[in-house]
Amino acid sequence: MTFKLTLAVMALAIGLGSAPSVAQTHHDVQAGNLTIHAPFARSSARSASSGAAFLTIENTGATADRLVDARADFAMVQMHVTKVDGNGVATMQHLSDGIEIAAGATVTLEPGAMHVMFMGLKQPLVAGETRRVTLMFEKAGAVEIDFPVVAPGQGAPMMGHGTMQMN
Ligand SMILES: [Cu+2]
Repeated sequence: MTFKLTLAVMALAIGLGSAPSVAQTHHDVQAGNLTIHAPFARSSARSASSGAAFLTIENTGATADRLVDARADFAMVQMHVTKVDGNGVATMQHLSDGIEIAAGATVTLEPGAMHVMFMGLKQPLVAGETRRVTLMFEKAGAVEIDFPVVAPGQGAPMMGHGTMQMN
């Protein structure tokens, strides 16, 4: 799939807000040469049909791995990257080839950058809940991650992705 997801104006639902201050060390998950750190999802507005989640992936191995897919029972999941141009206009692009984690590299999915995108949410993401997502790595295989849902930091806009268009 090569379609591009364009997010019109929006200061980004998945935003440019501050990082949540939650104890995340308990959520580290080891899978082969990969360590998943600090997963969290942003809570979503009741009317929002999409949301986003973030995590850090560390590859301590000697070969590259790749996050090729992700699945959840509560939404369709894709990997996206957000880019903001000089006018503050954000666009989201579907990373259809997934996300490479080079040997020895640490890749961080964070607000305003790469993220795990939930589309067609069956229920809103409520702060305090956790949502299980299965990440599919080329080498490390399927890895189940529980993402704690965290409210956006103050000042972070609570806007949905409702106007996102697929071209
Ligand atoms: Cu997205």
